[in-house]
Amino acid sequence: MNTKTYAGIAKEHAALETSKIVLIPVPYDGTSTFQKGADKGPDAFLHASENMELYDIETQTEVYRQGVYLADAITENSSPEAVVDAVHKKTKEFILRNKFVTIFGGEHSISIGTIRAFNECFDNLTVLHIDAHADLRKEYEGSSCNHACAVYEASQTTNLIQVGIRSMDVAETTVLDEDKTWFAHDMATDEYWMDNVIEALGDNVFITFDLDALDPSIMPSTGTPEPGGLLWYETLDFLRQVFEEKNVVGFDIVELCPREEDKSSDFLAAKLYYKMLSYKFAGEDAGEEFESNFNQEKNTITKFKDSNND
Ligand SMILES: [Mn+2]
Repeated sequence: MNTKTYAGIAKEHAALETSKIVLIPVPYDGTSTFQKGADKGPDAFLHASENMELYDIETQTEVYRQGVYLADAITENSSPEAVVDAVHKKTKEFILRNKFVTIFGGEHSISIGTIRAFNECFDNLTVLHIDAHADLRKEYEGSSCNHACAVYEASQTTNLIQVGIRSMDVAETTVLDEDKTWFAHDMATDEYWMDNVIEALGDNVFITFDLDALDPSIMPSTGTPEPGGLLWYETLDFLRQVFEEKNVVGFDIVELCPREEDKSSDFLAAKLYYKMLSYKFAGEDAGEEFESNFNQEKNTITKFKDSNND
């Protein structure tokens, strides 16, 4: 059991039963290829979160009052496949408890598990993939659970929308859907990209946010920093609109690779996470019941078991 709470919030806002939000840390870095260190991401993110102001000026809210339960970290690391399975299972378990589930990685392969869980629980899922890399390889270095394959499964099973892409292998061009992809070099000169992306999203949206989507000038602490990324205010502007217009059912943030000499990236990740929660719950009273709208029919057996426990 965790003794510490997310962002150092009081225990009354951090209990599982009463929290609307669940945060699952996944300190895993088994398949990254350029720089190691994403396994240290969750700790650096949590540490920075403890030093962050909890009033959000823009939404005039204190979203932690909705309750944030910090789950035990997933420490499975025996194989990429076992990690994906563990993440899938834990994510689904909390979705079926009617929580708003968020996951902090770890490298991007963990998202294969998070996306699979959300796709099993929500109808017509759109996966909004914000990343510098296409991550569409079917297999890489002998595994389909490699970070380079993070959204291949999603490309086959969900409405996958890719934003910020500026690096890929020629083999991925056969999988990539140009109508559902916003390349960074086009976004740089297209003032309507946000509107167009939002139009391509279905109602139920899961966001997988690879921090290397951001420009290395503001996010240097990531495994493979690529030039020409998103900046802070355009990112927030875009996310705010997505949360306002769609039912965002959950999100993950991955690929924070902390470095001793740069704490600003850790802090950015902490702030980005909190901003996304603030946007999600901006119009909601802390006392209001949370309805995630997962498909109960598809998941009757687990739901039945779950309600017996309550
Ligand atoms: Mn990436």
